[in-house]
Amino acid sequence: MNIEHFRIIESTLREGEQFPRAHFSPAQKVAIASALDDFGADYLELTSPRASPQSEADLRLIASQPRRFRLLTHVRCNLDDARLAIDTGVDGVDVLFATSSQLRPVSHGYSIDEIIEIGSAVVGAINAAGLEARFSSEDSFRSDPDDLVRIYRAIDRARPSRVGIADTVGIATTVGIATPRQVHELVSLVRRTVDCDIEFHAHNDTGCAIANALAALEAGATHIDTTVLGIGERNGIVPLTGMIARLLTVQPALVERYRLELLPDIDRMVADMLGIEVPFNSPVSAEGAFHHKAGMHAKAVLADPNSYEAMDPARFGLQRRILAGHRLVGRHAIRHRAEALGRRFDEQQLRAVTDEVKLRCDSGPLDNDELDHLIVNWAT
Ligand code: HCA
Ligand code: CU
Repeated sequence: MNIEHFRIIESTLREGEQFPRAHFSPAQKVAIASALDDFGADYLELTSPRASPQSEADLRLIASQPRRFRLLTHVRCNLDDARLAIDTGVDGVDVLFATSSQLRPVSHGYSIDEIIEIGSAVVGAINAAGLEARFSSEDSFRSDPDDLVRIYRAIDRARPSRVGIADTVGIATTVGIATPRQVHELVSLVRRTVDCDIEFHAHNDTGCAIANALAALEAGATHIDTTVLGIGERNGIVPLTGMIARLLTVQPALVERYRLELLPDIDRMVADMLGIEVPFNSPVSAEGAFHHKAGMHAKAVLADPNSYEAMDPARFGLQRRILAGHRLVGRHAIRHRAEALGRRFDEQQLRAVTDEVKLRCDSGPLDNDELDHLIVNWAT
């Protein structure tokens, strides 16, 4: 399947607001929107104007500003919510309806026929206003596939821009947590069912969000929901930077239109707003994402960065680092650091310095200054 024409729906200002620590001020929302605009995000999705008076004001504010992205808001699937959303000046409205037998009774109590009737009317109203309409089935993976096919087929007749599939709850049930294979199957089924585009929304309860999003694209999805750092309900959804890194390694041309070098700063900016560190295991933006430590790794990377780097850090405006002040160090890393400091050791000296570093580091790593001091002052 050709995945070239995918679009990113950046939902930091909707799903991301559902992250337990998130509470973005109007100025922070504007800063996030502007940074994502510079990055080249295709769409931004903002919290429903129904959520609170300030949420509505913030949505109207961002809708009133110049932007390259298309602006969406996310509301319940009813005409009142849809009309309010249309009135805010957005380019499109994302509506969602819970379709699983677990969520239907606690969420709204409607039958499948009623979901179809209401959903078609809401999509019709959004279309009539000249906006993009998206209809999503919440908790798709615990929904009966026959129900989903009926719903999507009927909704497709109302001509939405896209339908959404959401892996809302990544827990083991009889239907099962969404694995990449299950995502591929369900998206393929929906691909055969509808003519419109398909959006995929993946939660990360078991760490499968990025893999599931790629599987969705391979099966014919056209739009992927992301948030900065993956923030969202519980432990969140697909992280923007991780998704871009995934696509870059699949095929660099896929992400050519985005400014990848802005991503580390965007991750840091949002982490600061949330009062958290960028997680140590974040793709690309983690402090150690391009650090090389063990002797064998450092030796190989110094000879050829491709040996242990999936991506060129320069693509993201970053630099690799060879760590040498630790007991796993090898001669190559010490020689590299010594040369940077203008010192040349012969083989024998190099072995002696390396042994000394290892010995000292058995009681704890040396910081850069300590290591440099040892190298510079090594008596030859
Ligand atoms: C929510 C649910 C949602 C919706 C996804 C979508 C989910 O928190 O409102 O509209 O496609 O995970 O199901 O985020
Ligand atoms: Cu969600």
